[in-house]
Amino acid sequence: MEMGFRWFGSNDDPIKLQQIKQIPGMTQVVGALFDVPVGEVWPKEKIASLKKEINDAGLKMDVIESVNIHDDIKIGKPSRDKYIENYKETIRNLSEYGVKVICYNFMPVFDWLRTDLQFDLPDGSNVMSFELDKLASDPQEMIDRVESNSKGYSLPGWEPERLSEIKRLFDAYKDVDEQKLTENLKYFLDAIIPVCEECDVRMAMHPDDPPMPLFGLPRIYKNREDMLKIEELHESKYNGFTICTGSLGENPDNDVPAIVREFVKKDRAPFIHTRNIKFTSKTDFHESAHLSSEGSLDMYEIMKAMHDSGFDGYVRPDHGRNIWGESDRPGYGLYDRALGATYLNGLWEAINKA
Ligand code: DNO
Repeated sequence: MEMGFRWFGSNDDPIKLQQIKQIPGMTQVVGALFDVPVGEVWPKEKIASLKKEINDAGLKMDVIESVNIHDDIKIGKPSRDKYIENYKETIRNLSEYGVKVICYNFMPVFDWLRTDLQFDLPDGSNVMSFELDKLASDPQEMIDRVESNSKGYSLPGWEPERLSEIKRLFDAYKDVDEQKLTENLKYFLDAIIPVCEECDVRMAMHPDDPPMPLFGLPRIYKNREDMLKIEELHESKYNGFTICTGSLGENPDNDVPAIVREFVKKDRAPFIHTRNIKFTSKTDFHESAHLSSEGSLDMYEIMKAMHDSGFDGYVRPDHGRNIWGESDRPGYGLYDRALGATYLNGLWEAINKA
């Protein structure tokens, strides 16, 4: 298992690579090029310079999160072929610089969604939360609320230029139901997986977050059954999953350790986001510190499932609280993710030695 830390680049992340390097057991930076518009080829020079910066800090860059998918691919427009060709070239370019895993998602319009990005916990820290009855009825209102709640930081998957055309986007998705979205995913996978096989780059699809349809938009990676369907779309270990324990865990019916066990054993999960959430009702939750005792997920069982199934991929602590007076990007502060990594490493060492 290799431990990584998501980083938004020296221009846009107040966290320094040296601080990441000082977290015990940290070997990887999970990076991305945030200034390349969705759909365009990631240029080699930019990949090279990101990699150099990370390597110079004594860290590796084996995982990219995300190379986002252009909406035309998800909608299935004729122009998708051009964007798929670009995606293939990006895969080739990334593989030249040693990238082994690409995390991506296939969610229409919104990537993850929360109703509050700064939900106060009694200990004075704040986290992101989701309460069903706080979901605005109008997606534009939701976007405005999220953007004004982000402390001025850019948010992953919330590209302002894309979301500024929300009405047009919703119209474009009007005929895309679960079946159509699944067909469009298959079209995409059939085209790119042969390139991944040739380049030894594994695709790792991220679950829908939260794992339920929102604003009438289809969601196709919500649970184990969805994962089995996605696997079948294109049989290859290069067609894999990011198992995000928090996202899947947001539906209490999902047995997260069992999902981990099954898909790690089959070698379909090269990347795992390990985070905890705390339910406040059957549908509502807030994010929490990583410890089992702080949330509703049993992180020991999750790490044990990874260990017992022979996990040797990449893992990262996921959203943490903003604590100790820091005012970082929601979910992506330094301290609580560092505590999370240390805790996960501790669990791993104990399980390993037992
Ligand atoms: C949110 C993240 C997601 C994730 C993408 C992967 O914080 O978990 O934005 O990176 O869905 O494509």
